[in-house]
Amino acid sequence: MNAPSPDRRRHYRACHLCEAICGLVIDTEGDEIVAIRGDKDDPLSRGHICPKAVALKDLHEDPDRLRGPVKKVVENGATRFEPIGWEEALDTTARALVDIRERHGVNAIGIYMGNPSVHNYGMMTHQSQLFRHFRTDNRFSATSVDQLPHHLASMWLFGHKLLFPIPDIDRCDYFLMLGANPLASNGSIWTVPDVRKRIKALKARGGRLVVIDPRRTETAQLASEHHFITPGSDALLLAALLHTLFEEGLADPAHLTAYTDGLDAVRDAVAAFTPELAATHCGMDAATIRDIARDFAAADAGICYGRMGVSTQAFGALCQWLIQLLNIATGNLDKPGGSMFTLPAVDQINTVGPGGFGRHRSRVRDLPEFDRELPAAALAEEITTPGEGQIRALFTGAGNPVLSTPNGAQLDAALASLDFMVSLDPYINETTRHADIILPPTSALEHDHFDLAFHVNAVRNTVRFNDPVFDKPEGALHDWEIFTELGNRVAALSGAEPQGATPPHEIIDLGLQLGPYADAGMSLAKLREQPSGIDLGPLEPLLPERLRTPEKRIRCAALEPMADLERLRTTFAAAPEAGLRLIGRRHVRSNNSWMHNFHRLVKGRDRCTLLMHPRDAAQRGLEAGGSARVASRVGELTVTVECSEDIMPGVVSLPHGFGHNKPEIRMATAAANAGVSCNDLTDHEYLDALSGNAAVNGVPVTVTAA
Ligand SMILES: Nc1nc2c(c(=O)[nH]1)N[C@H]1C(S)=C(S)[C@@H](COP(=O)(O)OP(=O)(O)OC[C@H]3O[C@@H](n4cnc5c(=O)[nH]c(N)nc54)[C@H](O)[C@@H]3O)O[C@H]1N2
Ligand SMILES: Nc1nc2c(c(=O)[nH]1)N[C@H]1C(S)=C(S)[C@@H](COP(=O)(O)OP(=O)(O)OC[C@H]3O[C@@H](n4cnc5c(=O)[nH]c(N)nc54)[C@H](O)[C@@H]3O)O[C@H]1N2
Ligand code: SF4
Ligand SMILES: [Mo]
Repeated sequence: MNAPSPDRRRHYRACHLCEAICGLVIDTEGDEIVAIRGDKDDPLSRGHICPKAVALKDLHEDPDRLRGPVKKVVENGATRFEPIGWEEALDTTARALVDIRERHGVNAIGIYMGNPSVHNYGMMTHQSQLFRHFRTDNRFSATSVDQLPHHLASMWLFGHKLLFPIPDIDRCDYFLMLGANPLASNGSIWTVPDVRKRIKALKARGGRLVVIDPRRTETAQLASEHHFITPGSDALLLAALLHTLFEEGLADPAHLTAYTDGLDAVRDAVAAFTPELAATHCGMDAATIRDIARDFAAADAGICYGRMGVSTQAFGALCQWLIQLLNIATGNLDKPGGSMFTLPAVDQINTVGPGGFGRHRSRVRDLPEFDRELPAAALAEEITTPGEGQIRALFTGAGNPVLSTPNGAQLDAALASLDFMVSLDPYINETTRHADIILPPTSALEHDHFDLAFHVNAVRNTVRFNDPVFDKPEGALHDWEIFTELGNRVAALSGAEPQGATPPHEIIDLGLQLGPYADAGMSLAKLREQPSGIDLGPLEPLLPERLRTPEKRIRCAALEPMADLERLRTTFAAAPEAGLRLIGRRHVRSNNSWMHNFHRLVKGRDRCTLLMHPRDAAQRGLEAGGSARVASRVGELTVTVECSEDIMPGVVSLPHGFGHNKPEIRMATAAANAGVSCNDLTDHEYLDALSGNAAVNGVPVTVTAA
């Protein structure tokens, strides 16, 4: 046996890959990671990890990950990327952006920010150092292919876009879950590491989990009860549940009554939404719907929660609003074992604005902004449609919208027509291959880490800060430093003042010292002493003080969702249409579009398959392993069929984030397991008309033998 190496070191670090923010113990020897394990002392994750945590090593060591800036060179029609120095990269970028702003106005600059920017707190604290110079109407992000409906429902009901009710699973006895698969996703808008153990504990104490999903998912298989539902029909089901509570005298907001307005108006508005109407369209029978309403009302502590499957569909915002109305009408909001609000150590409820909606609209399609961002489904047309305000330069940061937003093929073509594009990203992928310049940040393990976003959504109040695992390589820049460097170059070219580079951790230190635990002496120094994190206790009732409506009351009957009930009624006035509907699917070894370059995550059987019911396959002369041609209004592709009775007849499922088959991309392992992009089928015109959120679930498709 060899003695342990003298340069072996132990580091504590939260995993930044998904919303579960699991605590890790990472052992290194010199530049090498030799072990990654779950941190048993983390008060939130208690030692849990998933297979992706180990891939942090692969990500850090990946030879395809860019270590310095590159610029695009086109020669004889062939495109390649050449290394350049930071000075040239930053100067060229700043000059190009300023030049386009001067010639065409600020709206000619487009911005798209992707999901990992929320897992990397320096990108949140420092993006304004650049974006303050480009106050463009043309801002976009992954929010509008994701959680936009949650923000709207929270704004309408509670007065702040971040006041998310979090399922207190550890103390509930009835859990109604729609359109979420936390066993694969590890939870979303619900930071809940080791959800499997928590669901098992719920069942062991006699509680029940009821899952509503067009697929019998991993989560559904663990549940007490699972019901198939026709994609896109959940708002009818939720309205019928609410209808039943009122009709049978089961609605009782209990402790919430003293500060809740508008529930009577909601009762009148859902009177028309009977379980029988829902049954016609949902594929569930009326008796089952009534039973669910009664069980939920009878529970001591009940939760209704819905995620991607009910957010990214044609009635996303209405679904999220109705879900919270169910929690309110049963008196389960802000109660232990119900859906509760968190009190994070850095409290953004008091430091960021409440959010706004519809204050300006997109130029081409008249879609509403939320929080100064337009729906991502409108990005391509804002680039290609001539006229004042047309996007001519695009900044992307930590995003891959070509694979992640509806009609990605259309966006792919649009990006090729830009005058200038710059991407803040470690990879040359399907989106960044269009960039004139790519600015790669340090690897995640080379910068410190604080979960500014996810403590807000966690099942328990905890906090942790971690120092970098590795030193910053000579000459490299963190994401936040790139924002500062670019911002100051733009300032110099615009006659504006440069900004000082207060590092992100100092901003966090201030937030901690001014936050809700200030009296307990909360500070960065204190967190550094406990790198596994500090437990701040279970979620506590916080209403009505926590509300951010001006009158500190819950507003049940906001105008926008109330009016949208009429769209729901008219949409489902006709008999259901026949035909197949496409939905997505997540796997625990994948993460959106950027974790396919690591052998240990992609090895084994092909996961980019079209899942369909054997009956639907047989009707089309298809069988498992065969090749199917799938077509939608906007695109078509060919993919291998996988048959299973675990998917509802009439529904087909394809995961997103694949389609790594473009010539210039530099992700060798991903390219060897390319798959197809499901967002070449999703439709940029198929949206939740209320919120502008993309409806990537429930897309009408046809499937034929290829
Ligand atoms: N392993 C892994 N983990 C991840 C990610 C990942 O890609 N891979 N991504 C992360 C991100 S960015 C997010 S936002 C979260 C998402 O977290 P989740 O929302 O928990 O994950 P999904 O697997 O998208 O679950 C959506 C479910 O909705 C179902 N569904 C589809 N259409 C409908 C419908 O019309 N009605 C109903 N009731 N159900 C429907 C689908 O079958 C699916 O089971 O996961 C995060 N974690
Ligand atoms: N059909 C369908 N489409 C979907 C979904 C679905 O369920 N079905 N899910 C949607 C959801 S929930 C989401 S969140 C979006 C995701 O959409 P996006 O955020 O646009 O896409 P990602 O695949 O997360 O791409 C992340 C990019 O960030 C880069 N990156 C990773 N870490 C860092 C970092 O620290 N710094 C920087 N600068 N870059 C980094 C990666 O290289 C990659 O290019 O996709 C959405 N699209
Ligand atoms: S569950 Fe999420 S946070 Fe935890 S180890 Fe896996 S990827 Fe990382
Ligand atoms: Mo997401």
